[in-house]
Amino acid sequence: AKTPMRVAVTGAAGQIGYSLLFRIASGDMLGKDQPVILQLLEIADEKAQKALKGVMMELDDCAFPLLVGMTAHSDPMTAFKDADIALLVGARPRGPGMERKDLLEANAQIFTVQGKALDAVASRNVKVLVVGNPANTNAYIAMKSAPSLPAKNFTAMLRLDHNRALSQVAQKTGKQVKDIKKLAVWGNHSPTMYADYRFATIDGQSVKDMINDDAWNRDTFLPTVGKRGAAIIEARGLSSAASAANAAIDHIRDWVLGTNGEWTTMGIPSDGSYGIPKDVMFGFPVTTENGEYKIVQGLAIDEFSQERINKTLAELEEERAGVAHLLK
Ligand code: NAX
Repeated sequence: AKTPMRVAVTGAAGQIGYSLLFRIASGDMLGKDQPVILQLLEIADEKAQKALKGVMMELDDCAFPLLVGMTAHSDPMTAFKDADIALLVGARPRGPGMERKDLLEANAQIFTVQGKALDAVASRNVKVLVVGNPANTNAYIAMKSAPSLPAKNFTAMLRLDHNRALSQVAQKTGKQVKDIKKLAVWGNHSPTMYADYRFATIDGQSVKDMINDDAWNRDTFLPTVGKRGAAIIEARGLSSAASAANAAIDHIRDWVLGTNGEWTTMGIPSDGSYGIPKDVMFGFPVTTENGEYKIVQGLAIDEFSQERINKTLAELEEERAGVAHLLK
């Protein structure tokens, strides 16, 4: 039997946690033969800890054969101990009257503490996925706060945007999601992201040629994908949760188990590819193999795409500048 993997999850009593934990425990993330130990972090607040206990009672009641251990924490130093995977979902939501700058700073505090804790106690090979918003900048802060861990171990979630784009393309073309290859989303997890189907194919045919409608791309597709989070809130009265959890599962599964040459999207620290400054946490097309991701290289960037990439990069640089003083 395989050695159990330790999976730390923050914000475990939240909405996304409620969809995510059961799928991790059932083997959807790491495989149906991989036992897991869940190390769950919530804020020390009594209500949050009590809600976490309730979720753990339900996990118990599922009697998942792969769930071989589970602990509750209010301190990242214990929650992240020896973690092989860390899903950083918990974050400070924007409160009434809170400026964007205050939101960035409140989260910078959380992700500095958590980055340091990962640095101190997690497995040296820990794979970190930041879901909590602003996800790219939070991931950047955690990475910078963990200098003894490889920077490449820190990633941000663009996969929900990627999956949203896949579904929109499938609906537009009348084809199946599973047949769409080589789609990618560039940049920040925010409405400035650039979902790019210029290279995508279905059964070897160019998606761009099939759609052949630049106005649809610009005026319908990009705004629909970019504003999908807001549309879900408007419809459901709550933000995306099951689809976000699903995307986190997809992200880690592909990172650990590989994409067999297929493309996916991950927010990763730039190595300078495509003119994105080193270390900026940016959505790129990647392939994964043996637990490592690689940026798809050599893609032509046309003028329209360059404009979009510049815009989402500018937003990330602005966020980074906004928290720079906290990383001294
Ligand atoms: P909830 O408010 O339902 O849950 C968040 C939980 O995190 C709460 O239980 C809270 O007590 C906990 N928490 C807060 N600070 C914490 C800390 N320092 N340590 C441990 N736990 C902490 O939010 P939910 O709907 O689950 O969303 C979680 C985060 O995901 C939000 O920041 C949200 O904006 C973000 N999202 C990111 C997405 C992405 O694609 N990257 C999409 C979905 C989602 O909007």
